[in-house]
Amino acid sequence: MASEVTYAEVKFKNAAPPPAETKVTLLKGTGGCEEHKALPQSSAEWHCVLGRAEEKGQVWTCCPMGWKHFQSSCYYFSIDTMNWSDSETNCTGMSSHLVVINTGTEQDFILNWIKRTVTSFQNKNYYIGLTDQAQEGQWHWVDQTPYNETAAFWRQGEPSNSKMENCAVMHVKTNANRKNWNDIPCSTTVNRICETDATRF
Ligand code: 2F8
Repeated sequence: MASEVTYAEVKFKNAAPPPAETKVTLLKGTGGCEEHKALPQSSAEWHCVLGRAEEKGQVWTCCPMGWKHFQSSCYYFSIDTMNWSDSETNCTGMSSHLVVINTGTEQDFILNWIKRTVTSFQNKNYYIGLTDQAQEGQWHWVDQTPYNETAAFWRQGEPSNSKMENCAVMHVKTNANRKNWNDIPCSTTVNRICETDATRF
């Protein structure tokens, strides 16, 4: 099991985002070390955590700066709003996809993060990567993960499965409980959550 001990900011020496496989420098690491490693995604800056994996020894786990790291993924919580299709396009443009929620712990991490940003009497909708646009009532995750009804977190009475409501959101209020998914019209403009694999090296 990995224990996380050190944080580092990784900055590319050129201002422009680098192409794939560009070498980066860890500016802060244990003992002030400098390491040069290749990262597979384009980002001007990275935030890395140094952990220990039994099979590999020291492992850096990195997310693009501004993304939140949880387990093996990085998450982007948007400030702006878009419809569902533009939201997914925006995520894929950042080498990610609308979030796919696989477990209760992932659901809780996301919910608790958003709750911190929501003030009393406010509520926010965030698109997730789940839609039944292709066939009414047949829910599909954007990354083709099989949809499992027993590992879904729909609000009571949802999905209402109206033909008008084919895209799923996480609906967050300060007192929201774990079961907070709702289906809304895909043309509605709301916030979004993108997810990508954390980069380990
Ligand atoms: O909870 C019932 C109903 O509430 C709203 O409609 C009034 C939701 N619509 C949006 O959030 C856009 C419905 O999706 C929901 O079923």
